[in-house]
Amino acid sequence: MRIDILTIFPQMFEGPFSHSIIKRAQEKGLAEIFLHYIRDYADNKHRKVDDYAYGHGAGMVMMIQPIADCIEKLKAERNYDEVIFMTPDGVLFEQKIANRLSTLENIILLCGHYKGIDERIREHFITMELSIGDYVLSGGELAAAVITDSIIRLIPGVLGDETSALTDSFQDGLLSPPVYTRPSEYRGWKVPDILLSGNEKEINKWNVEKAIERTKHRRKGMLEEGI
Ligand code: 6GU
Repeated sequence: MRIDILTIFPQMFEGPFSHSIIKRAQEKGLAEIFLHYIRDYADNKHRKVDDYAYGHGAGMVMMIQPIADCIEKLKAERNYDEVIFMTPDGVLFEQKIANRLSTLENIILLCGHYKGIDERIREHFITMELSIGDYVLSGGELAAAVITDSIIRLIPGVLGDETSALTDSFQDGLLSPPVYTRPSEYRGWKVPDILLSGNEKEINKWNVEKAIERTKHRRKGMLEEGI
């Protein structure tokens, strides 16, 4: 899978993509991430990427030309399954969307800033708009990093143990049960006996029970309505 990210802050992605699972996925050739500095596409002398909003007093708006040129250059090189705009008024991102996006070949993630982007970009280039939650971030970069991480870890072969993405919280509509590791006792705090029993059937049963219990307590809506 290939992900092209359009941003005015490419440095913001250096950390998130150069460690752990996402780093390994790129090294294995299972995922490619390309960062495009929107300012490089500005055709004006000062490489300006934003301008005053028509009809409003305050706030700058990202200009259409640099973004349009960048998207068109990419689209001339390959087909894109989705051109996604990161925005707090987009569709709420969730596991089901991550699952679908992880099956695609090529996607573009456009990170917005300031008051927004010229509406014509949304009308003519964007196929999907995503938000990662009902709060406002300074820009779409952190949201794009979150979405990229959640998609890439789902690509077959990325996680060491092929089954572990399937047992994640949310994949089966349940939160994950509690987990423990050695020692079996610390300051008198014990790991539940059942987990030490070696009885696989009973352990599975316990895990399912705990997952349901945890989901009931923390996310009742997930059990009742699948959210
Ligand atoms: Cl995608 N962008 C911004 N700026 N804020 C957000 C967001 C996106 N998702 C939640 N808050």
